[in-house]
Amino acid sequence: MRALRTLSLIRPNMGDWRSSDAFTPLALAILAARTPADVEVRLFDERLAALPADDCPDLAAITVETFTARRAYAIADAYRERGVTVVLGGYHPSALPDEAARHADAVVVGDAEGAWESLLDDFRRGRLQRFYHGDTRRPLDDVRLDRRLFAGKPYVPIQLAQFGRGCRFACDFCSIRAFYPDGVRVRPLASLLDELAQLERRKLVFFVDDNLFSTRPQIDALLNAIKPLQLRWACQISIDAARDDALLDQLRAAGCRIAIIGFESLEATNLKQMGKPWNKVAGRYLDVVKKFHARGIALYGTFVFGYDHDTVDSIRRSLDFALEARLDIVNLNPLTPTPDSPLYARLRDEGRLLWREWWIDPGYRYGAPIFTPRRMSAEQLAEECFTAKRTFYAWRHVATRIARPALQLDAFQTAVVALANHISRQEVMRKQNRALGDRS
Ligand code: B12
Ligand code: SF4
Repeated sequence: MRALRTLSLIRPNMGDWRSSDAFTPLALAILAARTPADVEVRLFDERLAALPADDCPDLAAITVETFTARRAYAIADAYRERGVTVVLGGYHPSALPDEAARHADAVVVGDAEGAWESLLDDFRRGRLQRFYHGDTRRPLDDVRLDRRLFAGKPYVPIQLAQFGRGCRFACDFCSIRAFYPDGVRVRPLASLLDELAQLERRKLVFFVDDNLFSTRPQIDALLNAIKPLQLRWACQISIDAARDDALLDQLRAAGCRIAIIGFESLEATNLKQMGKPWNKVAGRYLDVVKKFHARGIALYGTFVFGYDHDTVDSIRRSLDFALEARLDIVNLNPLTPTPDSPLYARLRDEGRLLWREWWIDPGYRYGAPIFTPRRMSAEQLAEECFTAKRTFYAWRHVATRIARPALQLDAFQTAVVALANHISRQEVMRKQNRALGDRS
């Protein structure tokens, strides 16, 4: 038997700088809730504070995304040098378990529920396995979180919650279908409502579901159930929601104040190539924006650039659209081929990747082009996206958005939109050209 008295849960940053967009890491609260009560659990979130150099728990568990992989591996190596057993889990280790296993004693592929308990049991019995597989078809009927982990830490004052996992679509750049290949699972409403009832009413709730619109009956049930709670919340939702005026009315009535929509591209040819031709089903983007704004729902629009029909002009026109449509928050990113995506496989097979393993390559810089686009140079893609983001978040535009918003924002929405613009502006400037895992 091995002692398991102390467990460190770690959320790495992309590098060792501090971040202003640190939201509470739900995955680690899930691990904490599923750890026996006799274990002392500590959370170290590197986005908030430097990690202690002398932490020596019995077990360290690190959540890893592709952008944090290089940094996570360095942290894992340092813990192992101190003799600590290290477990890695999350999107990136699930995509590349063998790569992750070079830096860990055990790797969890898929969801934590079930796998984590087996792992802890094996650890205590001294028979830790190299790989554990969380079942991504397991019903979400015992999802629980221990939010005490976050107490007193300076996270962004937005509370995260999750109704479902997975998405009914399969866009070629997105990690979600690779991670959750079997589609969408939602939690029983009773357990979600119990959790929401514990949250602070005065703060925004952000549903992290990749697409809150799973099916019409499911979203109906959710909206009807949460309406009486009088929460104000944000969600990611597919654009087809805008086809359904009644659904938009219901969203607003149930407390939706900000919707995040993946517009992705103004070009129909690009939408087709990325597996998102349905993005036009709700009509012109401008009309979609107006429909949300007319109901007092602020919009966070996201765009990606670098598909085969994109030119420098496409990026500039998208920025113009975002400003003219008066989107409240925007993301204008170069397309990022994560290793779990069909996009990555295609670009690799076409010989267009400039960095094969960009996520661990010491030369790669955040925002730099990862592949050669067809109709502009790689440098133009990176530069134009950065310029578009800087322009959208230039003070003059931020000030106009807050002072003269397209929709009548209430004081609460104004505060959230102002905060989101401020954070986005800071992060755009902070991350660009930084080496992943940088220690300089
Ligand atoms: C909210 C969110 C953010 C927030 C911050 C999140 C936070 N907590 O601070 C903001 C808006 C700031 C953000 C930023 C970015 N994000 Co983000 N984000 C999300 C989102 C929507 C929800 C995250 C979440 O809370 N999920 C719920 C928890 C419960 O799920 P989970 O973390 O996956 O954990 C489960 C399993 O993975 C597993 N697990 C996870 N970690 C571990 C660890 C161990 C030890 C074990 C055993 C198990 C385990 O167990 C959990 C279930 O039981 C996800 C999509 C998604 N649905 O997850 C994207 C997502 C994680 N983001 C993504 C990206 C790309 C980014 C950015 C890089 C975008 C950009 N270009 O700048 C940035 C930078 C992120 C960074 N690393 O610094 C990608 C990551 C893809 C990948 N392959 O890594 C995702 C998956 C979106 C997508 N559709 O592709 N993001
Ligand atoms: S709709 Fe959004 S979450 Fe779903 S596959 Fe496409 S990009 Fe991913």
